[in-house]
Amino acid sequence: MPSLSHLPSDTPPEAIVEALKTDGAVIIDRVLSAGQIDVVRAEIDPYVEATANGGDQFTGVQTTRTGALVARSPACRELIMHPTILSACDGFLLPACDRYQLHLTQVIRIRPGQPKQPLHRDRLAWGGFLHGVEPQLNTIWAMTDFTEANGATQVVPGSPSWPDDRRALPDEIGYAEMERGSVLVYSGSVIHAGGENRTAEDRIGINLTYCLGWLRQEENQYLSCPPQIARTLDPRLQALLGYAMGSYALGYFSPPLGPGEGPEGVPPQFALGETVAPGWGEDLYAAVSARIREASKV
Ligand SMILES: O=C(O)CCC(=O)C(=O)O
Repeated sequence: MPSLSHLPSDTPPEAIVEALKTDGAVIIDRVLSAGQIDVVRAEIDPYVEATANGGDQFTGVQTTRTGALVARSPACRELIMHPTILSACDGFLLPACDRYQLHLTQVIRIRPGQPKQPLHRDRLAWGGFLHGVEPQLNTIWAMTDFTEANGATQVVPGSPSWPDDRRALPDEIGYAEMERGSVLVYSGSVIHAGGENRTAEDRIGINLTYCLGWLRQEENQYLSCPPQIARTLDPRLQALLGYAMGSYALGYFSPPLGPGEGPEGVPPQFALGETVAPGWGEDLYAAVSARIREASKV
């Protein structure tokens, strides 16, 4: 069985990017302390406990998936903004976009009795239409130890360069075994899947993923973290959610007000109350919010 590469927590981002390009996946060991894990768990566990199992083989009939982590968990915001991960995103994603963005946030709890998830490449979220570009960088932060027995992520090292129709043989599949507080970093092109949980304990990982700014996000961040919450956040996180132009022409909007009541073609930050032109600031934000609330009443 192949083993995955491990790097220390102070690893330079270039080493992560290199591993993503060759193997497609790498583990960074013991990034979070026990205390940091406790804080994250205290914030996410009530939501995880309240989440029902998935409904099919892929989402997992003994697996829960809990999202909207930016809105729900300040500690998860810190994970999303972790400097090592963002530096790796810079190296891996910026060659193909002006800005990358958050793609999804999800606590994945693999419960006892969950069979192996089917192997897949995450980039297939966009169908088979993308070629010649790495669209995605993914992380799974281990909130429990990950072992082959409890459902550690299955990973096929080297598979990013495989043709679409090549299937992994059992002895080509490795397992992302890692101590809690470590993080698995993997590309959208590597073949992988959740593992089988043959133990009596849950395996809990936080899946935080990033993609090129010109692609549709898997988790709709504007609905999972709407402007009234996003406006309280760090501007860098707002931009990762999508409240920033994706490039010169991507992402503007016109506030849906009456004729002459607002500007045309403003950047998304405008929905967070930023002033982009004299007179078009907080008051206009309040007017837009009120209008949208009114329009959503049925
Ligand atoms: O939970 C894991 O280890 C991986 C899950 C996964 O690959 C997926 O749900 O797409």
